[in-house]
Amino acid sequence: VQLEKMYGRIASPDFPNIYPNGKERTWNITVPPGYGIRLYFTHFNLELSYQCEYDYVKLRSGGTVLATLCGHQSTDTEEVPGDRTYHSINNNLAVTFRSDYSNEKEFTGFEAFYAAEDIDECEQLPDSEPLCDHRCHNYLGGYYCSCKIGYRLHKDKRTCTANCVDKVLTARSGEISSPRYPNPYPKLSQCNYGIQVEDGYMVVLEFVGSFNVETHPEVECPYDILKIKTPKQEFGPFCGDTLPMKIETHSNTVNIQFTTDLSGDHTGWKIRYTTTALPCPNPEAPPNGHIYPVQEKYIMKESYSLSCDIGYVLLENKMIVESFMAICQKDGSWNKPMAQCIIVDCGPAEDTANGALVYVTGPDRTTYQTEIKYKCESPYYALKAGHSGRFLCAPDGYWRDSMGNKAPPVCEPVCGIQTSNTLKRIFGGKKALPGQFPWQVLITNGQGATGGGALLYDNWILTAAHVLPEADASSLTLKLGLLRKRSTHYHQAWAESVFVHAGFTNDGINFNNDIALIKLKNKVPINANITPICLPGQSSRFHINTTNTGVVAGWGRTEKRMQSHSLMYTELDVVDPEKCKAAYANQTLEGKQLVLTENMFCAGYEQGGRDSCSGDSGGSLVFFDAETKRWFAGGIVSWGPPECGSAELYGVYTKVINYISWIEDIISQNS
Ligand SMILES: [Ca+2]
Ligand SMILES: [Ca+2]
Ligand SMILES: [Ca+2]
Repeated sequence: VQLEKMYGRIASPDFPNIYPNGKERTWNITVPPGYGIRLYFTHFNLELSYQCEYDYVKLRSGGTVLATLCGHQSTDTEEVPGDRTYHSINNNLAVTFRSDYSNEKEFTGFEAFYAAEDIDECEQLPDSEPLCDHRCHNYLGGYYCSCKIGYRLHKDKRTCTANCVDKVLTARSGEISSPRYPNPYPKLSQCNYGIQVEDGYMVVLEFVGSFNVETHPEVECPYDILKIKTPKQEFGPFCGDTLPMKIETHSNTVNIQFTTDLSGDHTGWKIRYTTTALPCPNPEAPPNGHIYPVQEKYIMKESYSLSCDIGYVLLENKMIVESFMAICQKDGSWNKPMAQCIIVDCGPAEDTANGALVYVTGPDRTTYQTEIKYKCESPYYALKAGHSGRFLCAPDGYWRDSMGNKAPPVCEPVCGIQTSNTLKRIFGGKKALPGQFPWQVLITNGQGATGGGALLYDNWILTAAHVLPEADASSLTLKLGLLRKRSTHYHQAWAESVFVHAGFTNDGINFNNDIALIKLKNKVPINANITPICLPGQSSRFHINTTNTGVVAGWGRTEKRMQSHSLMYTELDVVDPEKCKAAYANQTLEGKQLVLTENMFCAGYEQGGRDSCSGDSGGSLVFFDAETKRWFAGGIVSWGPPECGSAELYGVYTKVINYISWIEDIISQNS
């Protein structure tokens, strides 16, 4: 029998008369959920049997037997309801009546009433979890939960979760804690806290006070989770009861997430945060590099420079740069990646004319401090005096020698060497041999007159001013490397320009400053027959005096008073100036006194017979420097007595040493 009313009556068959044998009936009482069933008996009289084996009324609810009833009065082993009230376990109660095949006596059965009754769900059984997290409210047929202020009821209708408003802290420092700290934090909550400070700063988090977040001995934070995130990094999860370490977040934006599950009582956490300027990663100097200034840390707007060891240069983005500086940006990163220091490379060294180059350190080695050496083609070319030809790759990327000169060096023609030196003291003129006066130049001017000159370096000619009356470069014919005037074997050179000394005055009696230079259009080849003459040096030994004997060569007139076809030479002694002056004291030209100046000196022989003569003009009177074993131009054939080789009258020569700076100036200004 199904009974679904809120209350009712049930009774044994034929009640209040004697119940029949062999009957079994069950009433299934069902009330709405949230209610229980209360049952009490107003009459009970059944056959008594041991443990109610024969006739009985059985009450069942929720899968268990609440009672098995028989008899009229309770005994040790059997039960009758008496005044008891029975309560169902749930909203179902099954009442079963059974009678066996016989009765020894007559029994009237039972009558019972039932009614639905409310269950007080809020009444908590010991050892069980409360139905409501915070507060429980009972009502007829049900119950509901509510939460304290600041919480809200989870959708499970029983858990109170925190009302975690997502909040963002912007102050430079502050505190954040779990909800209700240090009281237990709420369950099933998801709290988000943000910290957002100015650019260029980073947030530092420090856990303070107690720390207690539900944990598990084996699994990492399976229940309640505290996580800290920055845009680039994540810290945690944190749980347990040990204070986490201080966290330098390296970010000005921090998000703290706290997630809880639905059980446990834990007091949570508290964080105190501060801000500090965001440092950039410590720069690490590359090999051979140095950082300046060296600081423990670099923060926004601070910078460092990178410099390289001597011999190394900065390489940034595959480009060599003069300087390198990086600035720490507000996000804690450098504005550019670190540059490199690479070794200086001077590159292949330039070749030099008339010389050769050797890589000393190693073939094609051109990096810092590697060595190269220049050698000039000997014997006609040599490096300038005092130059070694040894160059190192300098820190500035140039090949430089010990004096700082840049490569390549100049191979200068060697001056003042004779390839044939069979000079003999002879009386009068003597034919020159090939290579004896390789500096000798035959000059023919525009008027067809010939004179001499001497090669300087490989593109200048030193001569006398009076040989070049027009000072016209284009009118000159210049022949080098020849002995016989009409020889077809010579080197023809072309004058580019003529420099006559500005102080030269040819008035017939005064030949002061009788000196000139010719610049050649092209360098002449230096060989056994063509080499330059040296100029006098600074040393006092180049100041010629009466102890010196010079040699002069030329195609001028000889004793036979004819122009010579061959180059002739003669040795001449330097004459005491006073003696020379005295000799010329009574010599006049067209009634005028000939003038001897400090820019002239005399050479010849008292007894005459040896002299330079017209046609020799401009040629050099050369002297041998024993120290350097070289010949130098001490004088230039200038003028002399009307009769060449006159006894007690001497040839007059321009004193070259007086014009060294004039020569050097012209050559350096016109090179
Ligand atoms: Ca019976
Ligand atoms: Ca209730
Ligand atoms: Ca928990």
